[in-house]
Amino acid sequence: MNVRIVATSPFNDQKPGTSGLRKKVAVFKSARYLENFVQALFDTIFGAATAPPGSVLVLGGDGRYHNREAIQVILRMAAANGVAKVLVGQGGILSTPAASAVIRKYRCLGGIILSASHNPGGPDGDFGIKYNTGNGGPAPEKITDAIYARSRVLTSYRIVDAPDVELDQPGCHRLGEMRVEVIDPVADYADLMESLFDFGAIRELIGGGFRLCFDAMHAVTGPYAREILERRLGAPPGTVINGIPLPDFGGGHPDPNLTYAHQLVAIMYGAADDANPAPDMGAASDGDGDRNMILGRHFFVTPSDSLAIIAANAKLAPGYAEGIAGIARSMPTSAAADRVAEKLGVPCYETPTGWKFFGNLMDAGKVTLCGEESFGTGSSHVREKDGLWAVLFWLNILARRRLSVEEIAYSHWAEFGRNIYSRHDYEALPADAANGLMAHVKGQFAELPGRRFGDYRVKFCDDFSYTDPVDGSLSTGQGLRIGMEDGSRIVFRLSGTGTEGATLRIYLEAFEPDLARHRVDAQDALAALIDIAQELSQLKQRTGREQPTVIT
Ligand code: VG1
Ligand code: CO
Repeated sequence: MNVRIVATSPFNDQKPGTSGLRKKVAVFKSARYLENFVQALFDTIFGAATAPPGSVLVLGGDGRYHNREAIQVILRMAAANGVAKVLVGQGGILSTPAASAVIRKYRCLGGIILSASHNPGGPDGDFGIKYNTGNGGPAPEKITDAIYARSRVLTSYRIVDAPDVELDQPGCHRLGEMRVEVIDPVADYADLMESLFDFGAIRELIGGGFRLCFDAMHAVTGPYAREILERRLGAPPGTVINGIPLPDFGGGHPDPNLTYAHQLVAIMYGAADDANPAPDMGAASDGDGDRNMILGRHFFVTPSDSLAIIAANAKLAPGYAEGIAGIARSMPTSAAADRVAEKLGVPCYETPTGWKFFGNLMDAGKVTLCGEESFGTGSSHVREKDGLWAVLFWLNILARRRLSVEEIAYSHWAEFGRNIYSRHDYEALPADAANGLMAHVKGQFAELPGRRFGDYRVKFCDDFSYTDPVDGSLSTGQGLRIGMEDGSRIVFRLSGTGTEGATLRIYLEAFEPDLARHRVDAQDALAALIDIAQELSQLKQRTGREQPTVIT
């Protein structure tokens, strides 16, 4: 089969963000755009030669619009670059955590994941690509920086001419010298989950009338949730809603939060009458299956609390019965997990935003559990955050403790105190306004320490940077922190995953030790900090926005 060398010229916008390269579908469809990035990736991991003999890659995506076309291009380029074998999820589908699991299980060189995660899909939506290394996790900055550098000097890419590979049935195919194995995207992942959690206890819980509603948001987790929750755990059909993956996610925004998962929120917060009560637990996942939202009846568990609660109850799950080595959380995530780590006598690490910063800590055995405030929770069973894993962990805890979701949260706060937390997102701001606002906040840093704002007094402020304790690499500019003397915090950060303008995230946190005040509404409890954040950033003047786009 003929390898064609096609001339290309560099694009100057292929710098990966928080989680890979994400752009509008139209950009990815434009001539040479995907090819340029994929060749830069191959050149980086293969050292500008062809692949080392026997190299096996994993390939799959969240099924969004353009997934199938991109997979065929990548397969033809992999064949032309000397890859020995590619494992592809049937129909081109692999959730992000499932891809991580497959890379690890079959000891592959790495994997390519096609997803723009929680961003909308469809012809006018977003597309994305990222590379995961042999540990199953997102490539570290050292590699993503090298891919970017390569993308800027590339003059040609390699591709074979061949018909499309049939992806809709499991089986083996040849593409020139390369083998393509189409695998069941669910089986390996479902087996892994069954090895970690007490499926017997969960089956009993469900058999006893416990009701769950899982919203797959027409994204990738539908088939996974049906297999695990409905088939293996015996939940009644219909437990999984919006379970059929669609290329445009049914026109929705596949982000499991209180704003975008509105159908689930309506079910869980619906008027409770005795004849038709809301389910006992609600959960949702995002486009590529790595995020999760956990709801009780009329109750929302913040992702920061979820991490802390899972950590405190970890031993109830068979896969964690021996205890955990440590916890890592991203900087904007609340310190609820820190309190649990302290009590357990294990370390707690604070990393920059993005799952790639957890990989080294997990590989070195320093941490077992990781979490982000952005609906991300996971463990060292894979090297990605894992939506269904978190849902199963909660089910396992509920099955063993026989309390409601709400009771579990309140009992946790009673023991550890409550880190009241909220994130306010201002989406699609003009980039200049967002950058100006950040510069303005940072410009006040010299004079802020010691300054009083009502009951609060600023203790410190900084632009967060992180030195990886395993390989010593330094990451700077990871968010502006303003810490108060009583431990409360305000953090300002610009998103690195959007494709339209800039998104400003303001993270707010206050600690409430007093049991009597644990039932407060988070927005009320944080009102004074919200005002301080607006004042410090001149938010209204600079953005013209009266309200956040999304409040979590
Ligand atoms: C957001 C979240 C971050 C998460 C990232 C990828 O990034 O804040 O915590 O790791 O998305 O999530 P940003 O830069 O927009 O704040 V997803 O589910 O790609 O996979
Ligand atoms: Co995601």
